[in-house]
Amino acid sequence: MVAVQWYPGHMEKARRDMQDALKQVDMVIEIRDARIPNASRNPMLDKMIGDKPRLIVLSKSDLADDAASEAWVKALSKEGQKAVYGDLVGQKRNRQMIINECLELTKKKRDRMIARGIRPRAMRAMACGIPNVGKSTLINLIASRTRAKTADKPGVTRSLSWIHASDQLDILDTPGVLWPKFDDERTGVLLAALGSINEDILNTTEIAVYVIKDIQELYPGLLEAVFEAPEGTDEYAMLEQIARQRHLVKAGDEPDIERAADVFLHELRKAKYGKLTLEMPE
Ligand SMILES: Nc1nc2c(ncn2[C@@H]2O[C@H](COP(=O)(O)OP(=O)(O)OP(=O)(O)O)[C@@H](O)[C@H]2O)c(=O)[nH]1
Ligand SMILES: [Mg+2]
Repeated sequence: MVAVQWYPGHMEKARRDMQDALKQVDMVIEIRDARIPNASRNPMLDKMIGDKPRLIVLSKSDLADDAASEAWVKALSKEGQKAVYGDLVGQKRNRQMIINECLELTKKKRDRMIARGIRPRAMRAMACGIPNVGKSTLINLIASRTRAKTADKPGVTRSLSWIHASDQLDILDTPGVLWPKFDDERTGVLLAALGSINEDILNTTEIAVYVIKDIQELYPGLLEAVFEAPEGTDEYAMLEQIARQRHLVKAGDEPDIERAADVFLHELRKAKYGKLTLEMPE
């Protein structure tokens, strides 16, 4: 059993602040990770957002399986949920695509304003999602410059802040929030594996072993080929093999399992083994 939980006080405060701010927003942009669209769905946000217009953006699609991202967008739209996927860093053309989706989702609101003789203002969107998913990056993409601080670790944005991102769109940057109790072990492990949980509280060896097993099931033969391991290597032996193949050894020629786990997770996050999606739609 791999127990992962991270719900510090600053997330609870952010949740309350977001709840308050929702009254002033016209729509929500919820960002989920294209590699784990299920684990990165925060059920607490679902409840909070209610029936406000919502655009789901599956971020980091440059690191995910393209066919899987397509399948996820289809599955979400079947549920009546508007969703798109995209690379928020390397694909500038996603800027206009996201703006257009936001304007489409808030069109009724603007039409109502016009009908009442009010000059339409910029629409207000709240960007929200789990830590490290790319909320601030999305805002910088829309603004076409660095307005919000970003970094490759969870917990960078600490408070809510409005950013005038384009003439038509003001976006509220919010801190990444998780929820008090994950439904199952896998959710916590996947969030940890892809960098949405504070590293300081993680047993990375446990996380690596769990994810290796998942990848062996989802992409048979992939890790065996990358790390020159014989077919049928189990997840524990695979981690040892990663240590040996990468020359990570301790005194006495013992494989350095902890370092192997860190290297594996680091490379997995960077898609060094290919564009992988770790959860498929049902
Ligand atoms: N490859 C890739 N990296 C991305 C993408 N979107 C964001 N990132 C990277 O993911 C990391 C986290 O991005 P942030 O924008 O800081 O994430 P955040 O959701 O604001 O995180 P918190 O404020 O900590 O909750 C940064 O290193 C970004 O460069 C993407 O579409 N593709
Ligand atoms: Mg941020």
